[in-house]
Amino acid sequence: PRLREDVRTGLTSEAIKSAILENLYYVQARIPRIATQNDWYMALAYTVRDRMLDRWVRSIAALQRSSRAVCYLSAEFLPGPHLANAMMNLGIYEQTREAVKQLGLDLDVLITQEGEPGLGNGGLGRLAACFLDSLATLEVPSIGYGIRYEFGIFDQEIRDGWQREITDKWLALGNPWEIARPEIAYYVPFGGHTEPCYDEKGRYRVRWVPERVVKGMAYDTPIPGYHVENVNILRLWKSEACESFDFQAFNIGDYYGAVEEKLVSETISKVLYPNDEPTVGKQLRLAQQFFFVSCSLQDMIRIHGLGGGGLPDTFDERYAVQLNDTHPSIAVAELMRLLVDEHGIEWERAWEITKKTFAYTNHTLLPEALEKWSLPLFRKMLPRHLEIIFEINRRFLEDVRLAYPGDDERLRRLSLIDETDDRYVRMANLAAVGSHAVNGVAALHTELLKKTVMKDIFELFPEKFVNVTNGVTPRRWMVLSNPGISRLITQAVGDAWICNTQDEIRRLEGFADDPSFRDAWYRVKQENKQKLACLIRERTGVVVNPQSLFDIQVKRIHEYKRQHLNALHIISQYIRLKRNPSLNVPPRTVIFGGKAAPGYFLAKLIIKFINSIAEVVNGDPEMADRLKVVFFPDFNVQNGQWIYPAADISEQISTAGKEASGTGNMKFSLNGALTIGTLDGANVEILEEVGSENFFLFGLTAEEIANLNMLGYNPRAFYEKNEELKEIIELIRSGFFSKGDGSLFQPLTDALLNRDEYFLLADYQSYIDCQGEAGTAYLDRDRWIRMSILNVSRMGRFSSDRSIREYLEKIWRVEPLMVNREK
Ligand code: 26R
Repeated sequence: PRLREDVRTGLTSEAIKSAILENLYYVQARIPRIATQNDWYMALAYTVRDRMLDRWVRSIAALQRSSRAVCYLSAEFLPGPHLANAMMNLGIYEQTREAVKQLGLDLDVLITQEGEPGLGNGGLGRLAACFLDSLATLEVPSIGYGIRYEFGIFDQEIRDGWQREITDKWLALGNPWEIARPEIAYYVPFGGHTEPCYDEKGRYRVRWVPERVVKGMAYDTPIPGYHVENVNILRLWKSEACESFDFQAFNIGDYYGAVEEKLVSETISKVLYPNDEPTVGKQLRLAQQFFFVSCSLQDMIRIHGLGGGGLPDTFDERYAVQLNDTHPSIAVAELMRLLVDEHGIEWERAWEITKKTFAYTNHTLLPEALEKWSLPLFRKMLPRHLEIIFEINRRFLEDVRLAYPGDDERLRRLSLIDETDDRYVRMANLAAVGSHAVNGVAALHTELLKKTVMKDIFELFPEKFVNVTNGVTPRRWMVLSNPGISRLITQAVGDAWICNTQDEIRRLEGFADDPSFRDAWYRVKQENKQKLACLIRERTGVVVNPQSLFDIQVKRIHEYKRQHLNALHIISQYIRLKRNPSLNVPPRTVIFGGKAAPGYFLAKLIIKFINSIAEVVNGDPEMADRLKVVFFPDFNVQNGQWIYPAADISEQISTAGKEASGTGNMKFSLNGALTIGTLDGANVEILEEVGSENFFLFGLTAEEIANLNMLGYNPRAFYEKNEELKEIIELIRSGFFSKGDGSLFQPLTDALLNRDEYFLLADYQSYIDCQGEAGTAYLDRDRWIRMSILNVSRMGRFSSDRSIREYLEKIWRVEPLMVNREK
């Protein structure tokens, strides 16, 4: 028994080594001589997983004993590769490296075997993953609930400068990080109709007679905290056909019919929608949302009732449920349905429970991204929920009428039903009305929410509105991805900064003036750039100079994020260097990465535009070692871990008022890059922390943009009076970057000259000038390194641990629970 325990739990390199061999044999059925890299990866992954399980089992027990747990409901999670993160959090990285080495293998190669779970689009999904990391590390009993998409976000390939989407088959080689729980499964009804009935006490009730029932099955992934015993759960639902319902009762003998039913049911969790804009009328998306929300709420009720303890009418005392954007906001109606229809609780009481349970986070101000569902579609799929929403709305509008007698316009704007032309359910209104708290994700964003898209709701419920500025986990985004800089920081201030980032990392400030520390800092950055240069060569064939300034913009491609403004700057640099080869500017490598939504034509054209500029610039011998342009394909969590640590300049150049927060801005700055950016999202707070002398600020403010918009913005006026800008646009229109084809980029130049919805031309000169200042600053290496150190030392506020503490205090009112002290 002693030996067995060792093989499952032992933390020495010897124990880990035997465990890998044992798992290779007993899990993969392989001997070393014929094992593939993937066999070894699997054996290693199971070895690491084994070491989490004992902690996990104890953490689940602690969760069941806890007084209140956090449930984070999110349609997206982007956790990134698990293996290295788990080794780090368990504190077994070095022993494992040694064990693997003794087996004649390279740990870094095995780590790269893992494909990442791309179960999200970008910011929102990655934020959810950072929050799970912080919740686990802060030992908060919590569960992340979402969808186990069979196909995550597509892989991106670049062919002839254009994006191509490849299906993400992340489960093809098996997933050692999940545990299937076929016994944790729920039925989720869809469609059909409702009818009146009476319960056993003779009270009037509504019965929903669905047309179809789908089964949701739980798959659990352990989320280990950093250097603590606590391991939380990410519980993702997979949809399946529900045999009892169709196979037997309805389709006996109808084999093909039953198989078809199975196919339809399995479709629900088949694929992640790769859009960050609403896909109007996609009923499968509404089905996905309801599916995972219903499974999750049923699961919470089951856990609450375990051992006969919790009654459903104490649900809110047991759970704080966070709605990550409106995607899970159908939860408001579903909890009402479960409490009223299924558990016989009175409406008024159920409504109190519901409001106390939920809180809603908004992640976007773009009006076109606010979710709404047409009434016919909604009624067809969720007839009972529509009735419930009507009833919530009836009572709500009654209160509104009392608060604002005679103000019909306001009533119309506040209604959960949009009746402007067609009729829609407004999911943001539903989420806000059914929650006790509504939060934005950066100070500016929360203020703008109150003033614009949620103005009426704010005026009605000012007490609900709070800000919680986003953060990122320093474990994955510093310790794991940038061991060089992390080692330096630890040598300087000790390792407490990893968990107590805000208080501890400040102490680095004193080292900004220490020449030998600066020197070491510079060398680490150079090593990181060298590594990225190798990867760029491998993935794109482009050779870049690690001595050059690495100017990087990585994020989803979107007009409001203005990758094309960055592209205009490249063209300006190109023209200036052609004209004046002795221009005193540092050599620069401009690197882009990011996926475009498959149906977003202009975003895809921006990718082609960047690649076309790259072809001209990189192919011009006069530019060798002065200017390079790279589009790094398939930007994802893994690639981000290589890219952020290698940046000198971080591009955060969205139109002010459009980027809710941004989190890439934090990852860059925490890794020693300096930001060039607008006063948008969390940039505002980053600037405040690092100081304006350590931040390259440009562009109009959100207020100035709003004013310009009101007065009537004319982009052509900016074009006409700026000779260089004119020259650039004309060069593009001449076909200079498109092998003489003057029409290729016309949709782009037309958009700029005629509408310029995102104010590129208005911000152009300010951006170019600011880039000039950044370049000049970079020429003074000592000054630059100092600024870089100061950036890192002042960025502690942007740890997601701080965000989570704020959620705990302001919204969830949950106490952390120390698993290791409960042994
Ligand atoms: C309606 C639906 C299709 C949809 C709309 C918008 C799906 C996804 C989105 C993307 C949004 C919600 C998103 O990812 N927002 C980002 O959230 C980050 C985390 O808060 C912010 O940092 C970032 O600024 C914001 O764009």
